[in-house]
Amino acid sequence: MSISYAERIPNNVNLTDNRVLQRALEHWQPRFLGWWRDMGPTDFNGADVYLRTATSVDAQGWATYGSVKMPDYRWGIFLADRYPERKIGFGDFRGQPAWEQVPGEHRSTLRRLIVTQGDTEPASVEQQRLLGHTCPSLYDLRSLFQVNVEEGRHLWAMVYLLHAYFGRDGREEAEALLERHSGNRDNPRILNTFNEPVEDWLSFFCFTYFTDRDGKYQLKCLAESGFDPLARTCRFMLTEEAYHMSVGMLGLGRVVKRTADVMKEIGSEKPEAVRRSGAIDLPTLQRYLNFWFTSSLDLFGSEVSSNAATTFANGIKGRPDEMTAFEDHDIRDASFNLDSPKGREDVPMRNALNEVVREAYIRDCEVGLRLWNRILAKSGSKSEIRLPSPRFNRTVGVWAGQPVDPAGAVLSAEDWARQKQAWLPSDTDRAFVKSLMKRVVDPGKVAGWIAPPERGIGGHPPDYEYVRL
Ligand code: BYC
Ligand code: FE
Ligand code: FE
Repeated sequence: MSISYAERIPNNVNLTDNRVLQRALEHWQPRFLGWWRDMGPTDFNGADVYLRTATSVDAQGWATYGSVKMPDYRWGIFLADRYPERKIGFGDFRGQPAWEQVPGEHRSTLRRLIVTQGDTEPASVEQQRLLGHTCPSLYDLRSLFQVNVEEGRHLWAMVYLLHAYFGRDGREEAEALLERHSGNRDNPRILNTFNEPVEDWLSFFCFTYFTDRDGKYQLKCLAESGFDPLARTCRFMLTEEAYHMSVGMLGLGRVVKRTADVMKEIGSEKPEAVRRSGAIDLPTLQRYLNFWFTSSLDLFGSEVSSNAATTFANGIKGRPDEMTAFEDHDIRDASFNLDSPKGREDVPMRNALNEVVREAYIRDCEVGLRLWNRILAKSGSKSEIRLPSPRFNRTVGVWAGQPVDPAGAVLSAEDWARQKQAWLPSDTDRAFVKSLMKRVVDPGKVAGWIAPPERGIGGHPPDYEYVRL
């Protein structure tokens, strides 16, 4: 399908053929830009940034690279190619043609899912809006802005669906996506993690590693949807998502590398000694991982969920890789053995799907841990970092509020209250990490708490001037 890149809103959805929709989006566009100016990385709107822009859905070359001022970024609407004669792949309507329009009976459910997905995208930009001031290098500053503009495009993707398929209430929801704000007391973002502050780069790397990865899994589920425009939109969003997670993976790897180098240099792993040398000690890193991992686990919803059962039954939300990773696409009679505070219990599989998705997510999270531990081992350290038990520090689901340590052992309420501090970032940890966050913007220079990147972007070397301030 051709891309009308010359239009005000680059797209491959034949926007010019639908004047009503085009006008609705052109009306929303200045509001989006107003939001970007107020709530985005405001102080960097004049900078020239070396950015990738999605310009097509061609697997061979879907993006172009070049220097852009962020407010001039061409946020476009791109849907992955249609599978001809696509059928609903799971649930009670399996085998029926996929929907090109929203079925009336599923309208409010689909709207809620699209709004929830859409809400996270601008939320993350808001959370990260001040990080540019403390970037550890120009390379990292560019990564931040790349992630930010693409989350902006993901917002466009959901707003397109709302405008195109949900009429007036869709347009109202699109407005509301710009009115809720991360951490706002009166009008916060919908999901908890997106109201947590991201005020230092260690949090940013944890967020892109753990929270963007929730995005990957939720998008994979929605990419299976019987509502074909949603499925195609999410399939294309996943191509951009891979980069966001790599920012987290490589960023945390460089933090570990620097810490490992410092520990070797000073011949000590003592937190105070590592801190005195300007690196992030492993226990602090572990506490940050504990926090962002468990907060992101909550994003999958309750282990036992009638919402999950209903959206699966109705062909609205599948499992990740539904069509390739599973044989049984009905699972009406299957059950799932769930770990709960009352012991193990069997629950109907359809009701346990949030947990099924969460388990796939956890396995995916392990990959980085293995890599980072290899960095530590290679430099001669005996220490390891690990993912805490999914029972630990939960605020959603059967383990919510349970006193459990990171190894998964149930404690007394007193023990939990007393030891919690040792497992989650304390005010002192946060103050220390913040004290390291000093802006470094000479091309090729990198802050002392993180190792330099091994490779550059787009064929450029790491010391390329990725951002001209
Ligand atoms: N915080 O049956 P339950 C991304 C609500 S990230 C607050 O347990 P369900 C990105 C829930 O909404 C991907 N509320 O769960 C990453 C429900 O409320 P209602 C975002 C929560 O419905 C980085 C009630 O509790 N996309 O893209 O099966 C940067 C009972 O829910 C939370 C999506 O999430 C929470 N943590 O599943 C940028 C996909 N958890 O409806 C972007 C769309 C649950 O009773 N969303 N609740 O009022 C969904 O599929 C589902 O809404 C959820 C929840 C998976 C979130
Ligand atoms: Fe996104
Ligand atoms: Fe993302």
